[in-house]
Amino acid sequence: MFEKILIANRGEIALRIQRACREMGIKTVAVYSEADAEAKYVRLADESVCIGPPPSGRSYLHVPAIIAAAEVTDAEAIHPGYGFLSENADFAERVESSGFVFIGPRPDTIRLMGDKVSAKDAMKASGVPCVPGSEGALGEDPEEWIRLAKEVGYPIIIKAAGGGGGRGMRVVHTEAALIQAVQMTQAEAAAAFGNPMVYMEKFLGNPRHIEIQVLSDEHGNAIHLGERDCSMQRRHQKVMEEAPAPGLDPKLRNKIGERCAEACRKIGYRGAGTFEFLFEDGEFYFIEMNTRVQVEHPVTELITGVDIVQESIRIAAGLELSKKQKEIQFKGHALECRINAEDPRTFVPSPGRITLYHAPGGPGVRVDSHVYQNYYVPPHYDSMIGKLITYGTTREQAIARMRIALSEMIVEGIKTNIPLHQDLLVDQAVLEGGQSIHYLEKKLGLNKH
Ligand code: MV4
Repeated sequence: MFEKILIANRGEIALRIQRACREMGIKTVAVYSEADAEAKYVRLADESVCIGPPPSGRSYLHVPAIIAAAEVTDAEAIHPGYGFLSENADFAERVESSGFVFIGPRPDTIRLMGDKVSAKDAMKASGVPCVPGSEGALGEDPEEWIRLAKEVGYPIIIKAAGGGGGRGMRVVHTEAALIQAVQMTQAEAAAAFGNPMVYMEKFLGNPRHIEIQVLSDEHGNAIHLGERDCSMQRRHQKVMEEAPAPGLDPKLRNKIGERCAEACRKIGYRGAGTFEFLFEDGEFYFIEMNTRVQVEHPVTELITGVDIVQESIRIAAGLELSKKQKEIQFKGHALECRINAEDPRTFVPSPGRITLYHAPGGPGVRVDSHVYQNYYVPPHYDSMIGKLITYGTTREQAIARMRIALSEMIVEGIKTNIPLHQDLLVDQAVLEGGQSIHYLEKKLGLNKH
């Protein structure tokens, strides 16, 4: 096992990775920008290195500074967390060519999944069900686009190969609008991602967003940890997640989960990963794969008892997964509310000093947060100040505990979205569960009037 790991991230995930390391007897190196000099994760790390000024382009995204920090501290491996450099294949390559272990997939796997066309091709070839559409990227011939769209059936969606996470997509309802839509998406994709390639899919009108967590080691072992329902989102930002997905048949979970695990074995996937699906009318359709640990991984940890971050470190160290699929049991229900420093109605970020802070507690309550009383939420980064996660033997119990936890949680001095979560947890449709990806935006739209 590693003796020392550098954590190339900040905030709650830096703290989360540190806790995993500490439990495994691994020393940690924190890197931080000048804006994070006072941060809790910096204080709690065994060592810390300032890597630059506040803008992330000059600190958390600055590859030479991070590599240098690993060199001067004699770290053996680098954990990228989520966001920042976590899905940057060039960074993973630089880490490895500098003699460190990248805690995540091999660079070529990151590159494969970063191109949404090659990711889909690989998954289709490995037996994962995909949204019907073009075979690979669209070619040059507009007549071909028209023929293909007719075959797929309107509405269709044009997506950029270099996009993902909701960037670079356009829905097309009629043949009259097709050619211009493809050309505009190509032009935008070339400008935004340096890659003009686009592909076509059947547009699913009212799906849920359900993702499958996998772990795959270098000894041919791959397991799935079931699904998370991440449908409650606004502008491609997840607001609340849960596991398991309400109403999903356990047989279907095991079937799709096993498909994902098998795809991992086939492509020789290494590390923790997430298969994103759209789920509509009882069918799963693969859309993208995330090659990093995700914000919402705790809900899976709570219902499986598997520490996903510790497993990602074991895998990187060349060890085998600590559990076989048959040892994984799905027990109870978990919810996660992302707590953001933002106006609960306008969603405008609200950085600043936290003048009063009380974290909730009690049975089945987990708080993953790096903030504390008198902490200054810097304006330079993501507005998430923590995650409130509750567990219960039933969904109802997890919800009841979340309501209590939200009511106990005190954050003063800045605005937070706690009131939004409190609204959601008394909403009849949310209580029913199983809403589509459009539910929250519709609800918020209606509330305006
Ligand atoms: C889709 C879709 C409907 N049909 N693909 C948006 C994010 C990116 N990961 C894929 N996205 C979508 N792809 C087809 N064929 C609808 C969305 C979508 C969405 C997906 C997941 C979560 C939230 C979403 C919000 C709007 C649109």
